[in-house]
Amino acid sequence: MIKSVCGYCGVGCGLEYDEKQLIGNIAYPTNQGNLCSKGISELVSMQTPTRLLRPYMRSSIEDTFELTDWKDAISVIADRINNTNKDKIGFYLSGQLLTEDYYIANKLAKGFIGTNNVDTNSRTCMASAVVAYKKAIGADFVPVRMNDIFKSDLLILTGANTAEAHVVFHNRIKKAKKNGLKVVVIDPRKTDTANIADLYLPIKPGSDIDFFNLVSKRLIDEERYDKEFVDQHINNFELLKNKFKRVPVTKMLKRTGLTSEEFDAFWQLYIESNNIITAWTMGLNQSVQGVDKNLALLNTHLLTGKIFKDGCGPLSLTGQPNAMGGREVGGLSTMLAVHLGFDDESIKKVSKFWKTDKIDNKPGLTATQMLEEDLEVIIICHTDPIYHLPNRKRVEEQIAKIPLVIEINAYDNSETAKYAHIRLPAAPWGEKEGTQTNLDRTITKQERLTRTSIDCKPDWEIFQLIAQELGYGRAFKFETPKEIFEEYQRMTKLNDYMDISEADYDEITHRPFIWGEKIKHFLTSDKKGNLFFVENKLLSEKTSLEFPFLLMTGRTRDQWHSGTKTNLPQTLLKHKPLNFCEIHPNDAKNLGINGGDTIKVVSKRGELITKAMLTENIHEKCIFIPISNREINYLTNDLLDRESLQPDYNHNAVKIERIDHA
Ligand SMILES: Nc1nc2c(c(=O)[nH]1)N[C@H]1C(S)=C(S)[C@@H](COP(=O)(O)OP(=O)(O)OC[C@H]3O[C@@H](n4cnc5c(=O)[nH]c(N)nc54)[C@H](O)[C@@H]3O)O[C@H]1N2
Ligand SMILES: Nc1nc2c(c(=O)[nH]1)N[C@H]1C(S)=C(S)[C@@H](COP(=O)(O)OP(=O)(O)OC[C@H]3O[C@@H](n4cnc5c(=O)[nH]c(N)nc54)[C@H](O)[C@@H]3O)O[C@H]1N2
Ligand code: SF4
Ligand SMILES: [Mo]
Repeated sequence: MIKSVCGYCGVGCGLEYDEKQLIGNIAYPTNQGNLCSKGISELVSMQTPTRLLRPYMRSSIEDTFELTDWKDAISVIADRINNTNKDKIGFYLSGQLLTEDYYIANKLAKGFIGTNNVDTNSRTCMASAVVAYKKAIGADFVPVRMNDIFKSDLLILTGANTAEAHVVFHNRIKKAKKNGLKVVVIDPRKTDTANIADLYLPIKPGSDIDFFNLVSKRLIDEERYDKEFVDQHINNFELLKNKFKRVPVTKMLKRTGLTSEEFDAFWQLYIESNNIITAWTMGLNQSVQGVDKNLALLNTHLLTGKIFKDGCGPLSLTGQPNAMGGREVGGLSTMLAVHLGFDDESIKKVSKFWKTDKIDNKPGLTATQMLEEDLEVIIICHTDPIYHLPNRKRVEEQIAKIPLVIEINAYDNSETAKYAHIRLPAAPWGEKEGTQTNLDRTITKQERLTRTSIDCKPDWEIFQLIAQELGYGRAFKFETPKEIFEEYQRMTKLNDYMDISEADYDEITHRPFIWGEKIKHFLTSDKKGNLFFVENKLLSEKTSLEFPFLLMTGRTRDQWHSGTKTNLPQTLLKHKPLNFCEIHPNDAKNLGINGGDTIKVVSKRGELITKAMLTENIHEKCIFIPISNREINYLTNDLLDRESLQPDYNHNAVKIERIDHA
């Protein structure tokens, strides 16, 4: 029996494998034996005929791919990197890579090639939460754990659909409810998650800042904030209090679309609860004011002192299995390594550790900037930016201009492959080993369950081959992921709060290691939390007479993003169809649309074909299309949050045309 962990979402469930089947690990803390359909189907996905099994090359994207070998492919890549200005080289990584993969890619790019253009799809996912955590509590640190729901009185879930996106955690919420936990769900759609709520608030998209500001203002006005905590541990209270004196309360409530009765019902629950956790995901992060939405939420925990205490705290629900681990290593262009930045002291420490003098002191390009900066070489690994970046038509035009696009993927049917010149086959989940950090700082380990397919290599090894070919063999002579993990462990000592040296690589499978458990204080330089006054500036794309509907996008339970691993006939994941469009029956009636009709959804930027699904669970004039429709981003706008540079996927003005009756 081999013990491993699921490689899909940030919950990080423990598994057991006995050559025939995969089952949940009963002794594992995050899932206690439970798995969702994606976890159970990991084995099937490993064995699909759509795996990428050989390296391929072509000189132009108009040509067909020709089989090549590793030696030639790596030599072409190294040669091109050697002859390219380092600022024109980019590494586009993924929150689904293992920590060891990330470590090698980051060390190679930032430490030896000398470019900080290393960013990840986490930019489209967690960047707003990262920036806000740093501003308010001093570090990208999640100060509460999933199990805290069992010590909590109230869980507020906002812009998060745990029933479909964090399934096993959702089941644990249901269990905690039996012990008395109350749940509030705030979402413009009455999701499956809302069905378990004690109170469901059908907020209007984009009004979260108004909502949390109303909570903070009332806490101050009714003097229900924790005065002692605020006096001792919090900055900017007077400023916030003064600013709140002049905010337009009635207008704010109106923007949320909630009635005062609904808000009062929430308020009653809120003030009756001792321990409160607020959890959120893409409904807040993916916004042109994503950082401000996060800050408005964090304010409520700083004012009430409901942080660094059991059963309390702001819990950002990381989506990907190792988005948090990737950030710890340094896989964002806005940080160097182990949560250190580009200040002189950090560069000195890291240069000494890596024994290099190549580190540049300016932040690199973010994932949302990389393709528009005329790069000459881009390595895209474990992610599919042509599928996932907003305003796809523009992204396609940009990538088509890059002279060398290298794609490292374990499957052969990504959208990015259409624009690649070199494709390298990676060993997927089950054929490799390494660590990942789940959404609450638990370091877990994926084990290799079967042999690695002949021509496939683990991602770290591919980056190491490039490093060796570039002549950096002395710094890249790792034989196993364990050696990489141990170098990374030593590196975490460069940052006082991140030290994971007590973890034991061989033990992690049985005893996952949780870092940061002793941190019960703010990580800012003055050890105080920072309040911020933020306002809803209504910066998202607005609907108009021509484009009267607001499109939101998101997940369904049994699919995983572009679906290279889940949309397979043999996985038989049939919870919901892959391509549908939720629309309110009143809107459908006005447009002459019946359930099941084929419709065209059009934005200023593009269009797609889908099928109408009538539901009263969505506001009128709002529609929802799941991201299992691979064409989704032809519709979305490319507005970015000014600080996190994360896209605003959930606010797009569109129109709908009926094509055919069902
Ligand atoms: N099955 C499955 N699970 C996954 C994934 C997957 O592809 N499939 N992906 C993983 C990843 S990478 C991520 S990031 C997570 C994402 O996890 P979630 O964010 O929970 O997933 P989404 O479906 O994007 O849900 C976002 C919710 O926000 C709501 N929303 C939209 N706009 C607003 C708004 O303005 N305010 C508020 N309050 N709510 C709003 C939407 O209606 C939607 O229900 O899921 C992870 N888990
Ligand atoms: N409209 C809209 N767009 C969105 C979002 C949204 O909510 N709405 N959400 C955004 C968010 S939060 C995210 S996280 C992104 C996700 O977007 P992506 O990261 O592009 O989505 P995936 O389909 O998970 O891509 C993972 C890729 O890795 C490949 N792969 C699998 N295993 C391995 C392996 O072991 N090694 C390598 N090298 N490759 C492997 C898969 O085949 C697949 O091509 O989408 C973003 N885009
Ligand atoms: S909840 Fe997440 S980690 Fe657990 S089995 Fe499902 S996809 Fe895997
Ligand atoms: Mo994500």
